[in-house]
Amino acid sequence: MSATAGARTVAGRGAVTHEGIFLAEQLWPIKGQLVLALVGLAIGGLMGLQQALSRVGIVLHEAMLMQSYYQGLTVHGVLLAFLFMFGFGNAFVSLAAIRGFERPLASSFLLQGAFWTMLAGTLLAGYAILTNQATVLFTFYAPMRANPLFFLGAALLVISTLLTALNLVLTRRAWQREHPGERTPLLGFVSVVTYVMWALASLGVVILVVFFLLPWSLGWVKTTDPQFNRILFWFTGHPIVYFWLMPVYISWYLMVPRQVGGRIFSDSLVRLAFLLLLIFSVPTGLHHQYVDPGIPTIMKVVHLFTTFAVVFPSLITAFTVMAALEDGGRARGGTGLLGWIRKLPWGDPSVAAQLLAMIVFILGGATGVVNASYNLNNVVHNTSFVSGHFHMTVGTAVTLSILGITYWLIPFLTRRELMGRRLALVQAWLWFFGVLLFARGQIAAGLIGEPRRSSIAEAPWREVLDVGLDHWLTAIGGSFMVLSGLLYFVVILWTLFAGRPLARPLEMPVAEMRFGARETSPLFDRLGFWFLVAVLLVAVAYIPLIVLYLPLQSVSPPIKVY
Ligand code: HAS
Ligand code: CU1
Repeated sequence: MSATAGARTVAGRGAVTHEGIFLAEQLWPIKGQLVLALVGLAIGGLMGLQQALSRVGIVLHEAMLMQSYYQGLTVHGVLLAFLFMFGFGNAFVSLAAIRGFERPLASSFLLQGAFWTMLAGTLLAGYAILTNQATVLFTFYAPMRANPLFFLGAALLVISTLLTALNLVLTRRAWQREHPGERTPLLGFVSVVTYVMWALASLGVVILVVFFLLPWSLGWVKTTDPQFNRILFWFTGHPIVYFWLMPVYISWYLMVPRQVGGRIFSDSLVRLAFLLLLIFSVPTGLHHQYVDPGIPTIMKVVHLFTTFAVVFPSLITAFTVMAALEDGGRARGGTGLLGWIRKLPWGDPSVAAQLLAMIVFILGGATGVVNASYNLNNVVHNTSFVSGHFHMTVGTAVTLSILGITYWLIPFLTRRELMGRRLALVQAWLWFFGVLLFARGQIAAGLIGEPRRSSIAEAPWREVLDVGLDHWLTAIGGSFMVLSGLLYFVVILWTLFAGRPLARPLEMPVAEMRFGARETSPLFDRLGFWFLVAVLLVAVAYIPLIVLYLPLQSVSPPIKVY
């Protein structure tokens, strides 16, 4: 069968059927979280249209039932950055862990709890945002006032991910008891590392919401320190981008190679990349605050170095994933320096979407390095350059990959064949060209000085900024992306409601290894040790910062700006 699905049917290989490890009481909360994620994608993504078209003077927010551009932008950011990403991460990584450990997750109660907290969080935050009581964008910077329900909802969304983290750690423990002395299987390992990293990373926003923003928005304390709030926000706000990325890396490293008929390049390199992400993702938050006053320069420089350190695992990824793709391309008869690229299964929408996402990530990563360079950041900070950057990273490397993954995942979960495969291919390419135009527009306009997060169509200074062509590229590219999103939902709904039942269940695509685990140092498996290293680096990056920053300047009451 074709690789949609990567997806080889279970029979035929005769050996293992994975039926027994996916329990019904664990599958429904997984499916439920995936559904919540896709609802977030649908509504959040649609709002992208008002932002893109605002560049060419079209005001759409009223047509979209929003009271302002900024309310629409909040819907866009919160639903995509939190609901879509957390929902997909929880669902996909839970499944990957079950397959990786070849056993059900340790606790169905925690898994169902993750679903219910995500649902409750979505309803509370959604209510506050849609009633225009929390138009504070996805960064919810103080002193902007938001309804406490918004913060409560956000907290519940985070709790849902932490319940998943706990469940994964317990599952690894249970597996270790059943397999004393054995090395953690790779797929289980990367799943746990992803969530352990996030558990540490989420600390900043948990403290921020529980101890600062909630009491302050409830009126229990009158004032807060906005700058300190921002430090706590970015403590989580940078590593969250790797929490979005790492589930996709699981697919790129371990699943796409299978889908293209190649092998994973090396067991130890994959583990190394994930461990480096675990230790270097968190102590980097100040690269979002290079231009913020009141923060000692020396600490910004410390975070500059750790930021460049966390680029390395992605460089490793670029080369090792490429090697696995080349292995597949050559196995399919590709020859010459680049001939293997043409031989990759570009006709499989799941593969094509992820390959295109990888290509865009090369540009996304490069613009990240520009942002991270202390002096260059002065040119691009708070301009639309940054929006150009993150639509190529989270907006494409991650999102387009997720769409590609669901092209096998949804048939896998529903036992229905993927419908509209050609449409799905058009979807992937339309997104690819769309984001290239969109990001080209945003980046070029940003270099001239166009601010980000601005309702351009309504801005009085609109005529002063001479970025005509760039605005058009952004508007056209962004519209392509929204159209591509619509095509995606046509394919998914078509599959859900009219997909032909599959004769046999699909198997999750997991690739074999070229250089296997025997050569991997046992030290790599000591997760507790690596977690301690991560905590130590966080201490180095944050304790002096906090000591130098104190005392708090808690002077700001909540202000409603919308
Ligand atoms: Fe970033 C701002 C620096 C990666 C997301 N970033 C943002 C914001 C978001 C975001 C959402 O230093 C805005 C937040 C806000 O609202 O203010 N970012 C970096 C750096 C990296 C980076 C150094 N960012 C990401 C990822 C994101 C993401 C990943 C989401 C998932 N970013 C910054 C900085 C800012 C920032 C500053 C603040 C700017 C400011 O002033 O406000 C690096 O980790 C990037 C490393 C990546 C690479 C690319 C490797 C390429 C690969 C693909 C290989 C391709 C293959 C294809 C194999 C080095 C792995 C082969 C295919 C064939 C067909 C052959
Ligand atoms: Cu960052």
